[in-house]
Amino acid sequence: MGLNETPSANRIHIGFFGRRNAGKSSLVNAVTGQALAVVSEVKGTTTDPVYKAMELLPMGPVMIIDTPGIDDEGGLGELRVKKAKQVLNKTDIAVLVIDASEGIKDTDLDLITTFTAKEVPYVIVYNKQDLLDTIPDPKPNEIYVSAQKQDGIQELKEKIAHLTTVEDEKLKIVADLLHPSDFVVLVTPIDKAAPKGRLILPQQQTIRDILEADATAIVVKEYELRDTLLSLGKEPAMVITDSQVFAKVSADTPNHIPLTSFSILMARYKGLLDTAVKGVIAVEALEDGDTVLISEGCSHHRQCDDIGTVKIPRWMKNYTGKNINFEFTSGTEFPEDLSPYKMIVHCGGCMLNEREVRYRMKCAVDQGIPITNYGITIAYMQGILKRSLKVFPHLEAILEELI
Ligand SMILES: Nc1nc2c(ncn2[C@@H]2O[C@H](COP(=O)(O)OP(=O)(O)OP(=O)(O)O)[C@@H](O)[C@H]2O)c(=O)[nH]1
Ligand SMILES: [Mg+2]
Repeated sequence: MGLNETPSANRIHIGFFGRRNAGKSSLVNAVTGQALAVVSEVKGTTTDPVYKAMELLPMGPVMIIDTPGIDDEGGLGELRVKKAKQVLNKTDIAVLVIDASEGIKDTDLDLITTFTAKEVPYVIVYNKQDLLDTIPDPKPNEIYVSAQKQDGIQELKEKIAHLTTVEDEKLKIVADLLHPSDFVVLVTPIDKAAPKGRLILPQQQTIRDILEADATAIVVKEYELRDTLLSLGKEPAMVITDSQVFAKVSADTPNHIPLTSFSILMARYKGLLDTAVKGVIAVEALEDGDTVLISEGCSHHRQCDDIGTVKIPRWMKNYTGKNINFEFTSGTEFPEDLSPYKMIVHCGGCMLNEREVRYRMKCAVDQGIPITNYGITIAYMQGILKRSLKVFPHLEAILEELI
């Protein structure tokens, strides 16, 4: 990833769905202004999702995703349909493309049902309007266009942009908890496991969010914290720490100063915090022979890997005193059937977009399996979760009630 690139997880993911030959690829090309996707009159031309990261005005950084036709048949066809549906799990905004000369079909209606169930905002695009004699009056979430003649493309972009502003408003990591000119002290250990020459993404994003609140970010290593607090000249509004040094930081931060962690803030940002706090309590009920699933969003973070495969299993065994089995998954794999597991511990999800994390959370909740995350598990087992939830009073209350 280049320095100036927006991380993939932060881009608004816009997925184009619909039947074969509806003109999804043609529309992706028209919207991006590039010949990215192969277009042909043969049904089933697009066989794999095509991703394009780009700046799309008036929205900013987005990820455009072209998908295979949702009505494909046969062995290979069904595989393609499955791939298209997987894209839906990381889609922030869906564009349903319909061939206007054929009209809306059952497969389209099924898609709309799925969008609604997954709470994905969508716009219905009737493409190939050039084939119609008269163009019907569109409903508010519909639009008639011609990808081929480049008609209505700007209007479509504006419609999509309108849906994204609704999505955007809730994206705060910490800014909503701060006032202008507040000081916030961030504690980031620089140890062997830290990446060379940079900070990890949740730390970068938190700093950015603090700056956007017109507050001041002061970044220290855990051994610098005590002296920094003494010499600041002003009480910080909050201390935010890496979970792994929670115990030390908690001891060094006076009790009346709010303390929380990057992973707790990120969990809230991803819409995972309430569920994760409720889920972590399942640790108390673990018995000998129970299986815990530890799931990582990406397959290339050495630091996360160490936490997930080594530290958490060790801490959990020590905390419970039970003989627990652990299973691990990483990257895009996540079991559909979660029934073998007593609980799931997921990573913070920095490289997955929030929708994917929320989707996994929803799968677990639907199946009645407690799900939590790395940072909350660590904080809980170290006895400092309650303190670090003080900034979110309703969660402190939930925790109180559950224990
Ligand atoms: N008349 C007309 N034809 C169009 C328009 N958009 C696309 N087409 C034609 O429709 C056919 C299918 O277009 P694609 O963009 O490949 O359709 P797709 O939905 O990506 O199809 P699959 O990848 O097979 O699922 C091609 O022959 C296009 O030239 C349009 O606005 N008007
Ligand atoms: Mg296509």
